[in-house]
Amino acid sequence: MNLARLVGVAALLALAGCSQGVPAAAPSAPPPSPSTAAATPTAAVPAKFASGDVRISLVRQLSSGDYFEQWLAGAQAEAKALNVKLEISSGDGNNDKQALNLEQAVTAKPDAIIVDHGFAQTVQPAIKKAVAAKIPLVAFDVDPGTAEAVTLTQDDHQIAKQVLGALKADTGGSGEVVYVYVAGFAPLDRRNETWEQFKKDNPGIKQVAQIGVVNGSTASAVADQAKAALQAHPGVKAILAPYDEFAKGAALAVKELGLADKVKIYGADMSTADIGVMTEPNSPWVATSATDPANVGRVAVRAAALLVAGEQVDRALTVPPSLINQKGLRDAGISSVEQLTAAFPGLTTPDVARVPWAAS
Ligand code: SR1
Repeated sequence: MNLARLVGVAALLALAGCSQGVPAAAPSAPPPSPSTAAATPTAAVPAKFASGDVRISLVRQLSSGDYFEQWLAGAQAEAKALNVKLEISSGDGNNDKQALNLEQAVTAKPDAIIVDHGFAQTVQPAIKKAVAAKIPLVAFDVDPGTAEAVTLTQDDHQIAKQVLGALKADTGGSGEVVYVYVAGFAPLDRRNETWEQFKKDNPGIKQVAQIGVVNGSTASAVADQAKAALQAHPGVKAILAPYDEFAKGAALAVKELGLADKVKIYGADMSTADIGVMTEPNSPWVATSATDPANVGRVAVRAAALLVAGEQVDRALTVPPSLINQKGLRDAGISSVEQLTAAFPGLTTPDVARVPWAAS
């Protein structure tokens, strides 16, 4: 890394807790963890993994969009590293299709199942059958309805808390806000709990409109809704859009209406495309709280592999997010997720569901 880049990375880390250069209430990026050092295996590879006979079924609710594509790439990379066959299905946003895929996965008797998102009422009946069939199960961002499953989340309360800290610092704790939310998605519901509490604690912040849609073209649908909301409420200072497809749609609306100097966006998640949107000239998207989705996908597969091997796994796994702001990204010259994870070692979590027979 050259000197200019090193200085840039230092600037990013220094500004990680700020938005627009103003100290935010949210904590800065987690300090580099000693656990990020590469670890050597401490156990022999279990025979079933060595022979390539392990099958893990990944049953997804959604698969389009940056977040879900990166997550899958991480899951596939970890499966390859562990010599696991990953059998992937997606409901493509259709909950009945996901439920059917899950029923079929249970019938196919894989060594473990990962359920990635989903609505509790549509996936829990088949999860019950998986538990009855003694198929180990990891539930990411969905309530499995059973203590038998391992749950994996990204600390969604912290995600909301971090960006709301930035929003509060930038607005001085008062002003009109448009909120983007769709109920029923567990991570969005948890972020919403934090927003509801935040509004009670900060009466100067007024939610003037709630918009939101999750479908195959979330960003453009949210852009249309955000435009209408901004035109109906010309006093709006901020949009809280805690999912990157929401934030991209909100950014499009603000730019098209020529309001980038007036309306700022507080998002969640991070991808190379998101970094491009956040750092482009006059971008209204000033802060996001994110994990590395590829790392989360890796953790899900590691947790499932540990269950297959009969290893101990915490019942509730959490991957912590980091607050990332526009100024920090620009100052550090960060233009990709690879550069971001190099600057924020805390975005990689090898100790969460560490596999003792694998190098990390
Ligand atoms: C529709 S739910 C979208 C969220 O799921 C993951 O938790 C991502 O963080 C994304 O924001």
